[in-house]
Amino acid sequence: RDQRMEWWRDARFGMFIHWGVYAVPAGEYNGHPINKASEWIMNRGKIPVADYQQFAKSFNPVKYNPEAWVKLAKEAGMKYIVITAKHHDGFALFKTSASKWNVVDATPYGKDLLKPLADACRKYGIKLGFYYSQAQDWNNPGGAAARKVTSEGWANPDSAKIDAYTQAHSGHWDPAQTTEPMSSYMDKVAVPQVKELLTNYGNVAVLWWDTPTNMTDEYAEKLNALLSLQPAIITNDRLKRPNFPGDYKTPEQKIPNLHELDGRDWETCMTMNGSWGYKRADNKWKSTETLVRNLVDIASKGGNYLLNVGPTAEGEFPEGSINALQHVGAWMKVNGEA
Ligand code: FUL
Repeated sequence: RDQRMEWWRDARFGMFIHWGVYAVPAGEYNGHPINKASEWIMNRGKIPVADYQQFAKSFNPVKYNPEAWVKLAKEAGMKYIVITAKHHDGFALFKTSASKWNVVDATPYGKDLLKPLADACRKYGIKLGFYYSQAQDWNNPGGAAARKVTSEGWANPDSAKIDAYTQAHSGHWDPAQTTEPMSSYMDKVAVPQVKELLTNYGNVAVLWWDTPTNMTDEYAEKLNALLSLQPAIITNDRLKRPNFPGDYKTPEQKIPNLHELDGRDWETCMTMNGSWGYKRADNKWKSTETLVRNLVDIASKGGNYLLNVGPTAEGEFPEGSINALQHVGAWMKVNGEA
């Protein structure tokens, strides 16, 4: 265990990438701005499954240049990358035979996005990890949906009706989401996809689970067992609480105070603006000074900083993120140990 954690403990700094179909609406639905993080737009906007799937037709990242991404990460002093192989919208950035809802089958782009990233990471000596939303999946039937009331998203005139429906259907808002039980989503989608991710991309350094909505110990056990496909892999604490603590804790958008540290390894994940996924209207970027202060604060307390980028549907990092990473890189050159 300790040996597996060694590279990660030395790493200090990594890049989180939230990328998916939500980069198409980019925070707006039918002319309405949707509150908060853009990757939640389908849930907060209560977008029907069939409508949301239309966005995939405009997901065409022809400008995707994974080598440029990896080089930028490396120049900023980052040692690893964790990318959303599948977020809560269920859309897979990879070739999968477990669901048609993936980049190869559902978009004009038609190619696996993870393979060239894995190649670029290997080429430049950056570790690659996969984020996988194991419980929430709003497109593949049977996936869980954390309940958000519509008033948190936008002023939908049908709010009261929709909220009553989600309450009666454990967070779901479209009957298409509940045509299967969660157990068959686990067996038909989550388990086979995690198997694919841990088999088809060479070494995988991290499995980053998220939001254990409605997870059972039985589901968690099935997924956890797959990690043996990658003997050196490490994993976080979000598979299922409390019986699957993983290798490290994941404070989100905050840096723990000294008195909160309990000796367990930890990684603070954080956005550079206010959204994980690309959000066109959000240009409130943290200053380079803030980013460097955060990194120094985290490193001095023994943690890691997983700093997020939300690429566009065309496959580019937003200008604000590129600038920030270049400035951090310049600081690193003078002050970093890399
Ligand atoms: C959260 C998710 O719900 C967000 O969308 C994001 O992925 C963040 C890192 O974890 O809990």
